[in-house]
Amino acid sequence: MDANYMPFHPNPSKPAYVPPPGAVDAHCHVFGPAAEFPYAPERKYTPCDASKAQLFALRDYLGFSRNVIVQATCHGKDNRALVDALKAANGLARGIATVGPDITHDELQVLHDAGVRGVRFNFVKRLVDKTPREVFIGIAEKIAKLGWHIVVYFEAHELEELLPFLNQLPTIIVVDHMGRPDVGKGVDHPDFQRFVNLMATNTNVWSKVTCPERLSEQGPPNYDDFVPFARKLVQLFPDRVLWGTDWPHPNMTTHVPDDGNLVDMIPRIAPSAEEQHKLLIANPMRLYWD
Ligand code: 0GY
Repeated sequence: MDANYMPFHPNPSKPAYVPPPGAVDAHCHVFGPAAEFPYAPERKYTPCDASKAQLFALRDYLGFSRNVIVQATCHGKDNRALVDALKAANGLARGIATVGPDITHDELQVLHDAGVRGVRFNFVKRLVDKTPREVFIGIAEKIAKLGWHIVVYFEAHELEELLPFLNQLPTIIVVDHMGRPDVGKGVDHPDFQRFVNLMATNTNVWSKVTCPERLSEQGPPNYDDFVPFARKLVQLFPDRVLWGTDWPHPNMTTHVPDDGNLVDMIPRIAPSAEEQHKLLIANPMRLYWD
C-alpha cells in the first residue's frame, strides 16, 4: 500500500443502533488481495488489501444482511475481485462494475449472472483520468438493455457542468455521497440546493446518504455537520436514498473511521422506523434484488 495510506479500523465498536433484519450496506468495496487480484496499472493509489471475508465478517458484526460492492478505481476495469466476492456471497451481495466502451453483451451477461446490476462513472480527478462523455453515453446505452443503472461519483463544484450529461442518461442514476457537498457552506448554499433541485426535477436520480467520514469538517465520533445534509435528502426523497459504510474507506487523510460510529449515524438521518426501512431495506432491495 502507499506509504501514507491509512488502513481500515482493525476493531470497530459495536454500534448502539441495531439495523432492522435484512438491512443492506449499499456502498462498500473489496480490495485485492493483491496477490490474487492485482491492482490496476493505471490506479492513482494503492490501498491496503481488504478481502471479501473481512467485508462479510464486518457485515455480520454491524448487523447487516447484504452488501452492494462497488468497483473501486484501484482495480480499474478489472472486475475479477468484485465478481469473486459476489459469487462467494451466495446471493447476499450485488455489484457495481467499471467497464470500457468495448465491453460486449456476452461479457455484460457474465457480470449480470455474477450479481452486477450497474456501472460506475467516476468524475473525481484525483481518482481517474478523464473519460469522454460520448464514451459514457455509449456504455449507458449498452447497460440500459440489461435493466442496470449508473452510479456516478463527482464533487459538488462539478455538478453544474454535469447537469446536461446527467439528464441525458437513460437509466436510474445513483449519486455517490450526496455529490460531495462542502458541508461548511450549509444545506441552504446554492451548491447543495442545485443537487436537491436535480433530485426534485429528475426522478431517475437517487442518492447515497453516505460518507460522514469524508464530508464532515467537525469529524468523529458525531460528525454533526454531516447530519442536516443527509437528513434533508431522506426527508425529501425517502424512496430514492441508500445508505452504506464505504468500508474500507480508501484515501482517508484525517482519521480512520470507526464503522460502529458510522452505523450510529443512521437514526440521526432517518429517525423513524419507516424511513429506516426504506433507506436500509425497501430501496436497495428494489434497485438491486427485484
Ligand atoms: C469511495 C471514495 C473514494 C474512492 C473510490 O473508487 C475509488 O477509488 O471510490 C475516494 O477516494 O473518495 O467511495 O470509496
